[in-house]
Amino acid sequence: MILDGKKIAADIRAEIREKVAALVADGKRAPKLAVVIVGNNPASETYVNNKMKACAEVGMEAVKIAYPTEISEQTLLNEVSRLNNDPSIDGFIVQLPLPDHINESAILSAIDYRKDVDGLTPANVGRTVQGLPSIVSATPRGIRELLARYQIQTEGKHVVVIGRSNIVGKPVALLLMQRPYLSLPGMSAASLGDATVTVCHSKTQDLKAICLTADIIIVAAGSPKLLTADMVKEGATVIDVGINRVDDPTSPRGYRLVGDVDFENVAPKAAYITPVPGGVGPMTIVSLLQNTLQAALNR
Ligand code: BQF
Repeated sequence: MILDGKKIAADIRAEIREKVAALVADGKRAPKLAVVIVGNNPASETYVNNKMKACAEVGMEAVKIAYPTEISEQTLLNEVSRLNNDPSIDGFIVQLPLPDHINESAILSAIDYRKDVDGLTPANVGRTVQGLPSIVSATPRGIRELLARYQIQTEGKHVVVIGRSNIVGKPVALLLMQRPYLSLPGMSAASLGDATVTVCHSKTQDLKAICLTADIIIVAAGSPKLLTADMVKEGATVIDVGINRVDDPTSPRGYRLVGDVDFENVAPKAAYITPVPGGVGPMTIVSLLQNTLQAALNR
């Protein structure tokens, strides 16, 4: 069965839209997101446009703040500080990746964790680790929500995560291994956690043998067709986080998106599998909306 992230994300947007409308009917401001983008990476432009459009669709306010590639780290830090202190902004993100001359970690550390709707600040990550109220990074939150909505249980299951990034691999492993009662406000009612999690990466020995023991495989490695059919147990759930652009002269844009999974050959073996596009990507965007609503309600 294909896990339809596009459809589930649309359902959740409708729910958020209701909540935003209720806030506004109550005389409150609509939640407001700011998105800071540096430079003109075409993929980043697309992602930011997706986020602006999603906000508009649920009745949230959104402002895009664009800087040229050459912006200094100090100027960006000043912008972060300004947004931290702007009472009209409920949450903001700095679109990643940043140009090489800017220290990403320095920028993230400067964001007030209460406005950190990407959930990437050391404060939010640490709070999540300790089970304190926090904002969870958008892709892991979206993956958990997708599993919850399809009632795919994780308790006692072996989850194999391929990839150890701060944005996906590490936080999704943490979320799914956690005790559910430590889960965070605003999460779906179906609590997911209690999994046994193995995190694999580029130096892992015998990835195939480990994957063959997995009930759920989450691939976030950034490598097209990394996960092939011979690595997947019959009846496993496969979550593909990869968004890779490959050249395709027959497509209108000259490229198409492929995931990290050899979908065509893995799908027949999997009980559940996410497509690319239309799987995890739309869930990431809707999770940003959920985080922004949460940040606004927390104030
Ligand atoms: C879809 C991202 C790598 C690095 C930085 C919908 C998105 C993508 C795909 C999207 C991503 C990936 C985003 C689909 C945001 C997800 O229909 O499959 C939406 O906009 N994403 C990002 O902001 O930064 C990234 C991937």
